[in-house]
Amino acid sequence: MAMTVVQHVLSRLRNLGITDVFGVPGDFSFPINDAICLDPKMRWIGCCNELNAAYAADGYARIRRVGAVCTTYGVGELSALNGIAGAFAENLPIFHLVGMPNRAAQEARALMHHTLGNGEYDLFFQMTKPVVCARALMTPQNVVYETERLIAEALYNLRPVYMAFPADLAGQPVLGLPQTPTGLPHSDPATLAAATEAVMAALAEARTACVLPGFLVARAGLQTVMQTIIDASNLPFATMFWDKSVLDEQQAGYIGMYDGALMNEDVCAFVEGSDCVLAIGVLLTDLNSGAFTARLDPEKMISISLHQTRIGKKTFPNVEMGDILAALAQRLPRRADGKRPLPAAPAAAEGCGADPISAAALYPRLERFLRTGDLVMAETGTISMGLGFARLPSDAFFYNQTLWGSIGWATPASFGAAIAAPDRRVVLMTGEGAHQLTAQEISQFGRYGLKPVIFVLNNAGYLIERLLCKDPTMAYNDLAPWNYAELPRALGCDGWFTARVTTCGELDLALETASRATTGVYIELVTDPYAASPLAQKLHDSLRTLYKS
Ligand SMILES: Cc1ncc(C[n+]2csc(CCOP(=O)(O)OP(=O)(O)O)c2C)c(N)n1
Ligand SMILES: [Mg+2]
Repeated sequence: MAMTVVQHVLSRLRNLGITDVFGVPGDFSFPINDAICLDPKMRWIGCCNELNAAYAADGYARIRRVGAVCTTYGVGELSALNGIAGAFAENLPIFHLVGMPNRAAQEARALMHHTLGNGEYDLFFQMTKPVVCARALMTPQNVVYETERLIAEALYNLRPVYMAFPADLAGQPVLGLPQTPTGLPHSDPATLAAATEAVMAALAEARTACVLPGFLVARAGLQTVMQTIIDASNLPFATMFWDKSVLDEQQAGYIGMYDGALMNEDVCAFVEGSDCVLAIGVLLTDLNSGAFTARLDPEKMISISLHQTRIGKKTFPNVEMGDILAALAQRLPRRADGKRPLPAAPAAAEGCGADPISAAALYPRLERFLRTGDLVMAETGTISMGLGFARLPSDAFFYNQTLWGSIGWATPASFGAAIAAPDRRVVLMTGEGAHQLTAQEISQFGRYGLKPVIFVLNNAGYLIERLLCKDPTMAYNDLAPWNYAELPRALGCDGWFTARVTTCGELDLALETASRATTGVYIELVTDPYAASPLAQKLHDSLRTLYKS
């Protein structure tokens, strides 16, 4: 029997590695919801709202490299849009499946619920345009072709795509012949060869050189070949904030985090003093470059991006990142060991007993808590800025929304990551202000039997905002005081280890219990309203200059 329009799409998403679709149902999307639930190889993962579902799909895609979210018409899809935009900014291919009213209603310009009451049915399709790399309205005639086109666009651009399903068409059988999946483009062979030679020559000429491996290496699934390049060439590497943990931080070639002039002076001097810097899949955004304090001489840079390579002023177009990395992995000669900085030893944790939890007490303890295999989801705010400079154990990964920076992302994204990788320990690090946007999503961990470790930094307000605005005491930086540690029980996460800690002694005890826990863990970390990590303190000075009005 021919597959239906939705079944066909789901079967192709499964081929890509998607086995879970996050969402909230609705009458216009019932045909999609039903098909997902009835598909034995797919799981419907219900979320509390569509924004959270989109963030969860984002967290899932960071692990599985693709993700999917399903929403209903208008009210549902618009709520998801911030999450979809985040996935666009952060290069995550997410498939957004949207149920629409049937064609009869559309043609009659009927006054249906979830419309603006003006008979227009194209508005939301238009509104999604800037935040996806391709869109289609799926019909029995076009679904085979459009599915392949949208998959190809999503994987080539590493960005979200939008698929709308009119309710009457979603369950109809597919018309048309199966199509061979569209392969991704290969590099132009002559340009690839020329670019490879030019990279080899620039590196051969450089007395000192280093690599900045970027987040796009991970998004494109190229960590293995990237590691081969490091192993073969003996080139040292540093990572920037967005790129943290793209390669194992315990290996000999790792020199530490590079954050422009703001942090790690010796790493900054080494990177900026190198004759050649090989930047691979890196974007120099404000918060990835120490508030634009990175001083990388374009003449000394080799920039390998997804579809082109640039060496100094010369651009080599149509060179795919995967192709040039494969060529370099085979050809780069081993360099002699040069003088290079060593990653800073972990700082000793300050404080004990009844001492309050200062930043110098907190971050070294959180660093020590992490273990091999952890997935750390770090929210925008002072906590990620503190933890971003921790040295991660092997096979542990750090995720942060460095460009989009939408607070509330990390709580649902950590749920998505836990669904994507149920065998790993997921560690959520969030400020309480960010947590208030999406806290209800922790209920899903309990519902799906997942056991995360959640740290909620309660510093009585929006600390990073206090540090950046004109007057830190302004009322807009204050929050409703919640009893955070009581949330898991209220939200159905029974049997979790929960604690509210206000002193170093309590924190040590809670961390000890948490490290042995076989249940979910939720720890509310109460600090002084101004206990800020060093990077947050420094941003206070440099961003104020940057934003000066
Ligand atoms: C959706 C969204 N709204 C507002 C902001 C602006 N913003 C950035 S950080 C922040 C406060 C974060 O506070 P909290 O989570 O308590 O962390 P803290 O800095 O206090 O550690 C706000 C409001 C944002 N980034 N995203
Ligand atoms: Mg706070």
